[in-house]
Amino acid sequence: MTDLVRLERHGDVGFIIIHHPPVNALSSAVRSGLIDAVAELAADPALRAGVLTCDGRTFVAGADIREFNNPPAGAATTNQVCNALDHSTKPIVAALFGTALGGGLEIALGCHARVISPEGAVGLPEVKIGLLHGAGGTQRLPRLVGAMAALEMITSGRHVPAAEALQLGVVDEIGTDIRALACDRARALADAGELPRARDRAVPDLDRAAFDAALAAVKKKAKGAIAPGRAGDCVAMALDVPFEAALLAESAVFQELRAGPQSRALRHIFMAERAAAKAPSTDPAWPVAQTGVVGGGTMGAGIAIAMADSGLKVTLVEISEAAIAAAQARITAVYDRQAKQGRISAETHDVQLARIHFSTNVEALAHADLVVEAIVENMDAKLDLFRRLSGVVRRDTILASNTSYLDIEQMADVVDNPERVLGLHFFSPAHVMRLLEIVRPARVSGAVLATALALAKRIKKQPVVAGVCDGFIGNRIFAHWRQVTDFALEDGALPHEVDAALEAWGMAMGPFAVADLAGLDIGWANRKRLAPTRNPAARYVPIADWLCEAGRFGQKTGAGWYLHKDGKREIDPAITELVARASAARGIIRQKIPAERITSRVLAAMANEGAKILGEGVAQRPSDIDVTLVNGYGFPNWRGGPMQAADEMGLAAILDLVRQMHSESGPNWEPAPVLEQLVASGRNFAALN
Ligand code: 3H9
Repeated sequence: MTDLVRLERHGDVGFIIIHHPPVNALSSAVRSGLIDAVAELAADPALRAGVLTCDGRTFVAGADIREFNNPPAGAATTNQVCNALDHSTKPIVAALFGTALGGGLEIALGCHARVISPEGAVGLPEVKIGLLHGAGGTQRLPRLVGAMAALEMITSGRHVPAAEALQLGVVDEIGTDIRALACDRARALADAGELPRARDRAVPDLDRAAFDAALAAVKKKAKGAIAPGRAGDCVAMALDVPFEAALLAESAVFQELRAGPQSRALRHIFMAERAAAKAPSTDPAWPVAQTGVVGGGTMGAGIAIAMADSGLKVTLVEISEAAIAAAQARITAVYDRQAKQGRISAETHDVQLARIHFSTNVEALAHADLVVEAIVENMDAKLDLFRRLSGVVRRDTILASNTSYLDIEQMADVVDNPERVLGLHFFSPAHVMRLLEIVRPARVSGAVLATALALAKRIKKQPVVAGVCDGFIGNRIFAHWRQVTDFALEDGALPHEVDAALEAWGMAMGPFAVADLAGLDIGWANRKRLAPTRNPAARYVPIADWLCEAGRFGQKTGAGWYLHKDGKREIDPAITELVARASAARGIIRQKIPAERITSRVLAAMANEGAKILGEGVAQRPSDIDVTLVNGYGFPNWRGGPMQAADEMGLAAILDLVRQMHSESGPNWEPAPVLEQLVASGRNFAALN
């Protein structure tokens, strides 16, 4: 046995205990330890039964993800652990607490019974990292809960709370003292001479047509991700294929997915998200209880909701009673909708709302620990506010700006103690979108940065630390690839063709559809401000600009690229007509551009700008850029973000494309020195993580 797994003797029951902080991941050493412990339990005549549990804060949260890139040769498999448990001649009961996930739940399913603590949860989240359960999860779970419920649990990967796990039949009992409960149950099984095994059960009867329809729906919904469909196919095997044969087939699919690019990308994002959330220094975070938000528009209201949802008190300051009434209505509407949809109870509705107070006076923020400004995107207005705040709040109150582009250093200049100023760039709607760019001016202290990161965790956001520059990480990259899609119009594509190409590639929504949704006037103002124009010597004027000048988007008319009918999107024929006229006027021959040309250029533009961002130190590592684009810009997580996707494509090919785009489009498309250096030295972005 290893020191990661021990066998403790409590009278006639042997406790097999895993000790592998922080989450008791099932590494190869833990797996060997478990097999040895089961053998030791079997060999000890003084022991009649066993309990399988863990030290620390959780039962096993899954296989050790860090071992998947280079699995140790010859190590015992999780299937072998489950087999050993399955075939134990002494009953073994799993005592679950925290989150019993993936391989953790699979070994529990290999035990003869399961008990769980009331706040515990179980789940098979492998699809979220592009995998399925390689140790019988797709075969044992349907035998316990039915194939329909198993399909839902497995293909969604969701955490199932203890009470629901009991009701479904994943576990047998809930109780607070799980070790005692498991011990009693193990003794009772030994007394009765019973060894109930999930594998021996028949899958409960079901409506096969409904199951097949549900599986087809899973595949359709996966949007290019392959794991949910493959996992669903394995659940179907539980209905059609004998247990042992199905185990072998499941294991083969697991290995295929593990070695493939999608799982590699999703595992990369899993680790990247955790790396991005780590404070760069060891300074301890300050406590935050009272928060303030200035500005109650869409952003400010969303930020206030995000704070209140996590139990923080919020004071929202607006300039007039009328503005307060509007902010209050905006916030109340969000909670009303959630209550109506049954997502929160009536009581929660009232409690969250009661956490938000309103005032027309910045002095109401005197006791705040942290204030976020979300007022108009105008530097003079922001400087004026920061000066006033500086005179009102404590000297250690953190002052944050939600600006998307403006220079936060200038805001720090006007306050007493600039070390407490930083950017908290939320994405709209702020209570929904997961990304939070934490913008780090040169003078901000380590403690203030640590506090912002801790706050992000508390309000359930994915933080990424970015340096100060125009557009930070996300919008700066967005502006560049967005322009590639405009160029595609000049080259003869139509907006819906560009959107379709990118959506088929995995993007949540094409850029023209996004602009449609935001309002083309807003989309255009940002684009024109940020994006450099194509080489002035080039023959074309961006058609999009021409359309803009032609008056179609002169005011917010609701006019856009698309018509929306019955929830479906259709290109507005008037647009096709306008594009045809603009093309003809400039002698452009309209042609269908291959989707691959659009997607590879978009990727090259992102990777090149990402490399510039790295070179300037705006991002700490390539994986932070990936986390930003995946969590805030609809980049497909199964491609791992633009830097990981560029690595997969090959940086030499990316650099060739960048050089081509540079020769066509001129200034602003120069290859990034970091990209050139990586290609010259035969390395990739992953080497810089
Ligand atoms: C699997 O089981 C396949 C099997 O079928 C195989 C059969 C053959 N491995 O998230 P946190 C680390 S696939 C290694 O910040 P939380 C994590 O990196 C697996 N490390 O905490 C971090 O390290 P650090 C299926 C892991 O409280 C630390 O633990 N299971 C693993 O917010 C804390 O993590 C999953 O996919 C792991 N499996 O959330 C579950 N898990 O401190 C993945 C965590 O150095 N895990 N770490 O940065 C989770 O969902 C969350 O981590 C969990 C805790 C809910 C457990």
